[in-house]
Amino acid sequence: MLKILHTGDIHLDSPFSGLDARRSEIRRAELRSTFSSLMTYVRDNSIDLLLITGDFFDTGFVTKETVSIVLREFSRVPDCKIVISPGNHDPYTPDSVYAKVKFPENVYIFKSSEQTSFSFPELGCEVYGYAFTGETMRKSPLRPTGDSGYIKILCAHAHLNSPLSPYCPISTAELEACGFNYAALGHVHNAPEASEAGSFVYAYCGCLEGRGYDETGPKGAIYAEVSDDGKVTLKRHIFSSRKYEVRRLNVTGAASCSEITEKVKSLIRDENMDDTTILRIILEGAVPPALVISPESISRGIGEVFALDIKDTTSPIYGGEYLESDPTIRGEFYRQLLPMLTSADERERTVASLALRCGLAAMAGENISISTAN
Ligand SMILES: [Mn+2]
Repeated sequence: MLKILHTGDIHLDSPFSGLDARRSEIRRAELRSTFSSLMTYVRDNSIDLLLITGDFFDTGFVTKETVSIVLREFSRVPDCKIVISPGNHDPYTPDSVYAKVKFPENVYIFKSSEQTSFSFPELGCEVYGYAFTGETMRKSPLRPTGDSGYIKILCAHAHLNSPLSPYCPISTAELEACGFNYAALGHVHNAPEASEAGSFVYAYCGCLEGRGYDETGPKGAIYAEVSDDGKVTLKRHIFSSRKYEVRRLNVTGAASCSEITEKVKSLIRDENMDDTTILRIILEGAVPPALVISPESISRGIGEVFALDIKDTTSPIYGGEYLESDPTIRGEFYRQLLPMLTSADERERTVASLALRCGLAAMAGENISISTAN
């Protein structure tokens, strides 16, 4: 039986630009230590084959510290074969870390944009793959593999069933024709469930740690066992130290920022969120026209989660009747904006909401300092 750990899209040295400087530095360090935990798992579970399906590094520029961690971790598992397929973020070029750094002997890196393979007779398997050699790859290099009697694994960065993608478009039918037992894929960070087609299994591992609000939930890698007759069984293993989450919160009728803060606090309490969560809350609903929502002051009042990002998409029309019948310029201003405030076009509503809030604040002689929600 062959024991495989399939990871990819680790994006080491990712800037985590959605967070402030202090938190992004913490996340960069956490990403490295999550990679180290994965390597400890490889050692403790005597994994035969570690597959890294591209975007191991976030860019062609890799810090010295990261290189030394990677080399140290790889040399800790000399009995594990480590196969790397460079992806669109870390293509194999003459200047890349793959070409410049001397990796330990147990590391096998694809260098060509043509399909090639590494043969491991002691494991009874062959690993097929290719490298991105630039930021895009318009054509699939996949080819049928012939009959060697070995178990056949694909380790690749590719965009499955998306024919116009510039990131190596491949199809399920093509994979099936190649004769792989297991196709280990990288590129899609929110991994769908693993699938079977005919006699083979294919899966995206997803990223190792979420890096933004579009990569929510816990993340990890795939542990796969291939029996001597080629049967594949998979299990996902969570490695991420924190997770991104996005929630929508209806605050209709709230009269003040502190009332909204309380609602946000109850949501966090009800879901038992703690500092392993990086949370975005999208405020929606209708609030009084005069209420100026300050995302900063709301997040300042809440320390339970690792980071909190508030997006305000509320409409300032709650209880606006007094403005509708207001004979002064305030009422006229409101009446002029009302069709846009209730428009079906979200962008129009956002702009009108901002205009109303600024206008009312200005007419009341208040400071106009309103954050936009984008
Ligand atoms: Mn990626």
